[in-house]
Amino acid sequence: MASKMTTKCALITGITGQDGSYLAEWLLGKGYRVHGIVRRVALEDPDHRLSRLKEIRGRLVLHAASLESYASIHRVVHEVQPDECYHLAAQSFVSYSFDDEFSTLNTNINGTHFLLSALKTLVPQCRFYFAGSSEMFGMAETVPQNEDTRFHPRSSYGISKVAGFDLTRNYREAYGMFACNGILFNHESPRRGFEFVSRKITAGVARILAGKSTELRLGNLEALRDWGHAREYVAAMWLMLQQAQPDDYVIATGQCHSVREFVELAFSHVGLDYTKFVTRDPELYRPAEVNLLQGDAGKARRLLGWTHRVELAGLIREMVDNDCRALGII
Ligand code: G4F
Repeated sequence: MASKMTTKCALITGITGQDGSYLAEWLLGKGYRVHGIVRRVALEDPDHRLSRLKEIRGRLVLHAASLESYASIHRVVHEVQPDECYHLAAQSFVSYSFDDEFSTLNTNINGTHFLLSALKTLVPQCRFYFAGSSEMFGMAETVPQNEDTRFHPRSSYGISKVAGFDLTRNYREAYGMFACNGILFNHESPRRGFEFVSRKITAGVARILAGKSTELRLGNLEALRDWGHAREYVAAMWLMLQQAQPDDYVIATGQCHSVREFVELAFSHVGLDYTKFVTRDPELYRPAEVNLLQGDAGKARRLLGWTHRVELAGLIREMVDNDCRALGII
């Protein structure tokens, strides 16, 4: 009997992050041999930097390389000869991209370019996924945003993602590569980094409940986002690479909530009134804000059969409970 498990080999950049760790688990579950590109410092400090991979570390092959070095990317692609490549690595914190536009643009654009170029040279049949972002829509002209909505990025991060999107589409059109763009709206989980607003809020709630803190400083509470669960979004990445034709897809819940609503839900989950703890800090406002993101994932639903299941309230409960457990208060 033929097994349903694949013998394919996948290469993931950004494997140590939230999405990379979920994707690695997903692919291992499907029988893939999973390789990841990590920074050398990650291998030297595994307890801290590979923490999201601790359960699966022994089943992965990790390669030290830098997205800033074409030679190192070329070496890894040559060694691995992947069937599928998921390019998730980036400087992905929008706020930071205002502090250092140059390194955000250099790392994000060159990293994508180096990888595409190495794949084209060494394994042109490899299927490629690029982690595009709803930040590409920025000051969007229409609501909700879909694959036809014009891009108007509002940060160097957003600009770098538009460039990556265009590079990916160009390698598809010019060289016939199977290259797809996922335009993912915000996606969170207990594995989210603490610098993003969702985790900052849920970790802040836990610290206040534990008596370790008395306030939570936040920026713009009126920004509207379409938040989904990261575990569900990595399945969409994989589905894109299993289709007959390469294409670009929006992945979103279609529902939009303000940062204030997120805060209110997180505090009320543990019986607290957020107005007693949240302080507005003008320093945390961005020089150019993206006010409203709401995705239309109709194309992904029709062609990939993908849909979200976890709603915002459930996502927040999971994140708050996880942060409370980490502090030993539930
Ligand atoms: O959580 P955020 O930092 O995420 P942002 O900027 O929407 O970007 C995230 O999602 C994108 C997909 O759309 C990814 F491409 C990107 O890599 C990243 O994962 O901020 C969300 C909103 C913003 O409007 C921000 O101004 O929350 C607002 N906010 C208010 N106070 C804050 C804070 N954001 C952060 N990080 N910290 C605050 O204190």
